[in-house]
Amino acid sequence: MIDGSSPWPESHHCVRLRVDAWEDSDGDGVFNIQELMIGKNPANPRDVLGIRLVVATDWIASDDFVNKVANAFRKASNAIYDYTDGYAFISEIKIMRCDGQTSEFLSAHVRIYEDKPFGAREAALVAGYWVPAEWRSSGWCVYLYKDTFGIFGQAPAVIAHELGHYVFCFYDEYEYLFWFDTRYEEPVPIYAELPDSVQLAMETLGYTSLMGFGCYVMPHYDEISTYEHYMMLTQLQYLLPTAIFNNITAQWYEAIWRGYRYGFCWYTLVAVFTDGQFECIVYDPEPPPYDVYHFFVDVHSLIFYLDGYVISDVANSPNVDSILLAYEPLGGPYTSVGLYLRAIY
Ligand SMILES: [Ca+2]
Ligand SMILES: [Ca+2]
Ligand SMILES: [Ca+2]
Ligand SMILES: [Zn+2]
Repeated sequence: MIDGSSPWPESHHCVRLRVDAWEDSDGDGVFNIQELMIGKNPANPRDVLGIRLVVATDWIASDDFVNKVANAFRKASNAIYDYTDGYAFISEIKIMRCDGQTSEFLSAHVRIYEDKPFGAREAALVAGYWVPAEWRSSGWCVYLYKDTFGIFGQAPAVIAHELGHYVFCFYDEYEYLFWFDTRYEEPVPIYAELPDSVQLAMETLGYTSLMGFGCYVMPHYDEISTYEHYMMLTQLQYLLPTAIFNNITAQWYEAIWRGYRYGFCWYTLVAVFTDGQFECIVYDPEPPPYDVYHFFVDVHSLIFYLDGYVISDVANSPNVDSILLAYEPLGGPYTSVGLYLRAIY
């Protein structure tokens, strides 16, 4: 800037970007202005993923409630930007207040129900974000409740966790959760019923992750799991009595089952979001025995720069394992991307 002239240099380039600030020129889901504010490239489609969500309530919610929802999503966006180390965040939410469970409500990415049936929990279908909109009426969504946004302030962590399933293809990582036994039931045993030695080990290890570990009633913003976490989990299982020798997490089971060599979330993140494809499995429990459907969905493909290495394709990166096994998530990034979330209502 020279002698008090406009802070916006009048080059063609900048003029164009100013006009198109709320365009997404490269199609990565992040608007040009957001990319510029956080140092990403509006012309590189593989540097970041912007999550754009339609959020619907099944009642005509008050302005006050809608503001609460928007704020929770801003905080969740910060958490996602942190746990993906700057590769993804929520760029836009469009909140619709529906009068009942209309077709608009049923095709939203996120459904917020006014009533919470006893025992119901927030939930999301793995990779649901990537399926076509017309499938969502059959349940491919994130389920939240009016109560989720209640006085305890847990909504941002719940959203960050459910979007871990819905967008990033993570599974639960509750330390005692064995995939087969818990599909339709609450995970058992609860933390308090674990032997003292195990509780102590978990406390000492600071054993929490966004997708689980530790005590499942307490949501965490924490980073997603690394190889080191799973090494610790393996150690921990030898402390558990045989009866609850069930600390194979759903994430671990699913990742290995899909042919990935490792089960931790960072591995899944990089594997799925560089291959750009994910195999979905849907269990239809009615009538028993349930039917299983398999199909592939295309996900957004990213290029990761981790510890100075470039990973654009897991299958064709010979040293990808050694990079990912050693990867320690960044403490940040601390950019408050939630500030730039575009909320429409
Ligand atoms: Ca963009
Ligand atoms: Ca970009
Ligand atoms: Ca981080
Ligand atoms: Zn979960």
